[in-house]
Amino acid sequence: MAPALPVSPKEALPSPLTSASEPPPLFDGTTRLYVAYHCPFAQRAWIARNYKGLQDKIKIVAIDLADRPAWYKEKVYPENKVPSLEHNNQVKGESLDLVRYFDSNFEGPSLLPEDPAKKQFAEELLAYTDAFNKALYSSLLSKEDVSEETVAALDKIEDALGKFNDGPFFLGQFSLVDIAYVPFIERFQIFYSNIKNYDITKGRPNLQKFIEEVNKIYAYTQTKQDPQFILELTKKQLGLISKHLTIILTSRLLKACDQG
Ligand SMILES: N[C@@H](CCC(=O)N[C@@H](CS)C(=O)NCC(=O)O)C(=O)O
Repeated sequence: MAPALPVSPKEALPSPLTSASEPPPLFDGTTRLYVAYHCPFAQRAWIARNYKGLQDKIKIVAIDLADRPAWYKEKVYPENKVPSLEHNNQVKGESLDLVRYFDSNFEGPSLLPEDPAKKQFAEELLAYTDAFNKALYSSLLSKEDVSEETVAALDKIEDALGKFNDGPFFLGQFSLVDIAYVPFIERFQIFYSNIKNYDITKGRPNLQKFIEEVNKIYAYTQTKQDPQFILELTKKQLGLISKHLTIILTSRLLKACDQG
């Protein structure tokens, strides 16, 4: 029988702050990571914080994005997005920058291997994350079958996962590249199976193994949200985007008809 995995209790997390909430005592020397629990970008920073064992050093502050407190934009982060980090009297944002910032400025296991070939591959994969997400969201927004562009993006990830064979992760061992991708892979698996009836792992054994293994990493599993909630929220958002696109396209068409 396989040995039981070590189980740690789930961290008690604070309720999200709303427009009715007072701000925390800002710039009092506490390091705060502002997140929304369902946000995949915030999830990246949250996983990195957990993986490095910084639970006692970096306090999670959750924001209700649908009912955002005005002070968040005014006093904390003018971009008004999550994640952001309050540290040493400064506030920084951008999820991938924060993951790197944690790695360079805090103790805990390193998120990047020393091997230069792995470091170089990490940069290539980090530069590709936005394009990957775009390729995957595009089929979800369309009524057509899963596009060639989407399949190619998934195949690219499958190949990338096979590059180093000293572990199931992008650089072999768990790293910041896995942190960059996993919140999105988690969501795409849910969305594609429910909305497109498409199993993203079918014929992709490396991706299948990656998902299996990453689900043994406690720093990540702590951050997972109810799949049904994520699905419903995203369906609503996709509906709004496609409604918006339809309005733009219709008004362009009408203008073209007018001119013609
Ligand atoms: N590029 C940013 C994206 C962050 C982002 O878009 N977060 C969303 C939530 S998932 C947000 O705060 N949206 C609020 C808004 O745009 O008003 C990052 O990587 O941190």
